[in-house]
Amino acid sequence: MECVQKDRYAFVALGSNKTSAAGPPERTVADAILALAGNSVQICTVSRFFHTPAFPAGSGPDYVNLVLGLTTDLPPEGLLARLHQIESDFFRVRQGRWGARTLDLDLLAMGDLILPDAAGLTRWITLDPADQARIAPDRLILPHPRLQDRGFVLIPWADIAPDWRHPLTGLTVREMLDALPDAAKAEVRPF
Ligand code: A4P
Ligand code: MG
Repeated sequence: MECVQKDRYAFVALGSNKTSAAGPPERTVADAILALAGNSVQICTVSRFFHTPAFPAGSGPDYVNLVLGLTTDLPPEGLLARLHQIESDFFRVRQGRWGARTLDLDLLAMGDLILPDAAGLTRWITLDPADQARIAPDRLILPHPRLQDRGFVLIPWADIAPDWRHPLTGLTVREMLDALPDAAKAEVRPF
């Protein structure tokens, strides 16, 4: 599998803000990268690790966040299932939406795929903030509908793929990052 950005190239965001069986968050995410490599997945590039305050503010300890790029033979649903398997191997217990977690693995994007379709993705992207905290999708949405809102995703992502372009909005990672308030960017610090 070649590490060139095309159909089978995907980006994954990793986050942790609770000690797992593997150790503190930085150890957990490092072990999760190793767990993801192999079995039809080739890790191509990994961002720096960042310390980030929990979102929403006050919802828990700081996170360690990073983004990686990979190639895979797996279909998108198969890759998401792998991510969920790794989350549960690290003893993530889902404690409600946006709750503290030992490990969160989000599939940010895969090639230019839009799932379920442009109208469906647009509905998830424009969901009312109150509903965002309440409603979780029951199927794979791509690109991840919240990626343009999150400094803890865009800053690590800009480390490895600033020119990646969103297939629906046409914005690059760098452009989405530029659109974030300065305060949101300042609080994301290299580890
Ligand atoms: N799902 C659908 N599409 C996807 C996708 N592209 N990637 C489904 C991953 N999962 C996807 O996911 C909820 C449901 O969405 C699952 O059934 C999955 O199959 P989840 O991982 O249980 O929920 P979540 O992680 O709480 O929500 P989500 O939407 O991933 O939101 P965020 O933005 O990742 O929020 N603060 C800091 N500083 N750093 C963080 O990493 N993370 C969160 C999680 C909150 N605050 C944070 C951080
Ligand atoms: Mg998640």
